[in-house]
Amino acid sequence: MRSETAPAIRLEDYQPPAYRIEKVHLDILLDPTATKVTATLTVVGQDGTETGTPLVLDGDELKLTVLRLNGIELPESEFEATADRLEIRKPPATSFELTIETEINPDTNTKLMGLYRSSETFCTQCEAEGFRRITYFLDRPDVLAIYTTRLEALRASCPVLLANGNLIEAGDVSETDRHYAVWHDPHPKPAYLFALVAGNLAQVPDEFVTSSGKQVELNIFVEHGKENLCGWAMDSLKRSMRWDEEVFGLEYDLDVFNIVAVSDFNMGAMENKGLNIFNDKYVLADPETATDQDYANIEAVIAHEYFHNWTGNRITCRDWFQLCLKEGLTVFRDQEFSSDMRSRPVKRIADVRLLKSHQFPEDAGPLAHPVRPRVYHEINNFYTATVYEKGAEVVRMLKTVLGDEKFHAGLDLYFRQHDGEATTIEAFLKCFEEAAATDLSQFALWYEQAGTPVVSVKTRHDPVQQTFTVSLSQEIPPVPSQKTSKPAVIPLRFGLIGPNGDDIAYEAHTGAKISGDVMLLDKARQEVTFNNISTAPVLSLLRGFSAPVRLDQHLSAEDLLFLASKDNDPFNRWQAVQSLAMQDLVRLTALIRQGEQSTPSDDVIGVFGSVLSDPSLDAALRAQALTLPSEADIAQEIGKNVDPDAILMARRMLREAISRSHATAMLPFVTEMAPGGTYSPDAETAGRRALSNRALHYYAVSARDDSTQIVWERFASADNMTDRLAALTLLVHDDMEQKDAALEMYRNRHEKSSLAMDKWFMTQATAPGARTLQRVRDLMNDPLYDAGNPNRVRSLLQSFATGNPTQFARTDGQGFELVAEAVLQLDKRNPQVASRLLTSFRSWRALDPQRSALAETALLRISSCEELSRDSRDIVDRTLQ
Ligand code: B3K
Ligand code: ZN
Repeated sequence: MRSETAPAIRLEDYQPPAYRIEKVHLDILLDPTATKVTATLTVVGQDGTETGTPLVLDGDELKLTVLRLNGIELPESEFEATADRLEIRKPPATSFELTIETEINPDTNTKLMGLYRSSETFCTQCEAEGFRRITYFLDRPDVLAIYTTRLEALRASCPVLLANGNLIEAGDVSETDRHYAVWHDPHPKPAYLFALVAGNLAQVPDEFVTSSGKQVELNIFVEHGKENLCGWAMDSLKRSMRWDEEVFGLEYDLDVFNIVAVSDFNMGAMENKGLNIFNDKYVLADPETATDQDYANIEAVIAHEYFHNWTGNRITCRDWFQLCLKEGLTVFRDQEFSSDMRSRPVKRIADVRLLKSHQFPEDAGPLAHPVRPRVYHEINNFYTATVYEKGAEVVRMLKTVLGDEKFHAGLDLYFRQHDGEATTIEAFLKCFEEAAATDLSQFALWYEQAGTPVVSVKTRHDPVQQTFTVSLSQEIPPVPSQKTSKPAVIPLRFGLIGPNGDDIAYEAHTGAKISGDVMLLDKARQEVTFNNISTAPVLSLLRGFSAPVRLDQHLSAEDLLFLASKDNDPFNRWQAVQSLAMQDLVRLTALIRQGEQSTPSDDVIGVFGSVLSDPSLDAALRAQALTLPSEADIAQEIGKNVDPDAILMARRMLREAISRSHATAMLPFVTEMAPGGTYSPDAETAGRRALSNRALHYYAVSARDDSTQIVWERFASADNMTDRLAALTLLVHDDMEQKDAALEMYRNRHEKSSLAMDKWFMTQATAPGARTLQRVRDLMNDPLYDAGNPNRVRSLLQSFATGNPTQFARTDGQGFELVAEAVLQLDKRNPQVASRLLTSFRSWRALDPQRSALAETALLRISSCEELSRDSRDIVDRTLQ
């Protein structure tokens, strides 16, 4: 007997609720095992709701202790309460006050949804449906209420008591060792934005004055002893607040903004109104334990959660199908913020890399869904790369299609018209239609259709007519859950590059719409002809990755080499280098599989040498361009019958060839590029470290006498985590003699820092050798392994499953088995962590027949489990379908 699949929730079935909840008063007596929650709700029937219409509230693992209606205890015949539902059969009026008392146990809450404890601190996570684990409620985003929260706890163990909004009262509870605090949030909000925190935490204070002169108190709360790790997060917060005023005209709206860092958290962070709760990984940093990437991530996540204050909190979603309304838009905003803080092209490359490595495979596999899904079984499984990253791309395209001015006019209208509402994608798009006086009905298909469009391109130059013709067509490859698809609106930023590398000015053209440097493909097939083009240009298309599509352009190696050195669009220069490398890696992989002699292309080796020493490219960009496509990227490009071992060998072969050819040139970059002096996480210095470590990555396999010694020295003498981890990864992944000594040294140095130790687990889990499997099993029994800590689980198991393709997809099936076992174990404790790990099987059908059969066996084993959570059941069913 397998567990039941949860019923499907469909967008088309949306009905507004029969009742509103206008006010919520919560009185919470905190206790680790028996917390008493008294919720007093002001319930009002919607217009048209008849007296006597049942009120049905959501619950999840709740125990009702008291129920009163207008102050009078309700007789049992008038209601029905189960763990997941409370029905008031016949409310006597359409407006009444309901008092609900529940008792909950934070210490046994291993799902980390609702109220739980992380290292003794009480904290909450309510999005998407966690509030119903605290009290019975209309737990849906279109029920907006004003919350007042009174918290009471032992003063000694919980000196800090926090909730949403502003603090309005605090004091001792007379004749007890308890104290209390009352918080009031004047902004109506859905229950998913509710939060509380109580514990013995250190407070790092600061302040911010808004553009209109309002003083805001800022605090970051962390475990005692970690105060000195909060500087970068606070700095990022203040920069985010200023930037949102300057770029979007949006100001903060409460007297206080609190951030709390906790170590046990299911995802990155949560934007609860006025009280953001963070996975400490996105708050804590110093050069000793955090890499440059960590610093960049902290800056982005702090900004993301802060930006949600407007895009998500002030304007929220009508239902969970509209999740991209807040997530896509907020990711777009945080990407823009980071681009302004750092190098725009480098940030764009990093974002596109992420999109291609996470979202493209999702869109090409069994878990594909539209940016706005139409059906779900478990909403937690829809916090995906498609909703977030593709959702951000759609907003970016909107900006490209409309132009900056109209885009901002549309957004301003959205903020004016919908402030205080729970709304939809339709309402969002309508604002842009109005502001730009345009029709976006075809553009809206980006929200409706799953799958990555493939844009095919052919060009033709006619020297006699002096014309240059670009023929374009688009198609979405078949998606299991989608019968047909229509042509999308695809903005293609482009340039026509003349022989000397300059863009050719084009004036007259016929065919598709062109505005500035963007041509719009909005039909299945289109042709554009440019006139007065005397010599054949090279077409640089999809500059800046102006649309989330795959380009089928068949550029010759000659054209790619030209673009790699001449394109004035930095993104496409990077892309050309990557395409050259990718073509060669695919070719090498095929030859290796056929057992044939294979040597990397001299052209590719040559281009890597030119990029390395091209002074016109900044260091970070060079580091990006010199990074070979990952094993997973290559697998995706190959698409079917994938053999990860052959891919690993091909990649290794190309890396060694580049290394052999350029070792002499690499060495000065290894040594001289490394910035000396005091560590700074700024983009320029981080870029130099990235280039130095990229050069080291090649030099390490140069087989020169000093190569391993140089890696060891970098490891041993590093004064920052970026360099130390880069060298440790080489020592372990390239199986160097000193790897065990290095791992031990690292452990001794960082044993007390859980975030640094996550990197230690991850480095070992992603090592390509056959011994890794046993190593991962051993590490699961290491005293530092903790299956209850999502970061630790992700650092060992998720990294193994997603970052170690050859070992996860071993031909003895043991890699899949290990992950399947772990999923089944974790599922009992924390379904969200388990189902996320389970998504690592999503590309199983693309593997060669032997491997895909083994993956299917592991998936069927999971599927046959009798007590699978709704989360994992949903993923396993869809993955197998
Ligand atoms: N909104 C949260 C994610 C909640 C995930 C719930 N399973 C973080 C963010 O996107 O900012
Ligand atoms: Zn978000």
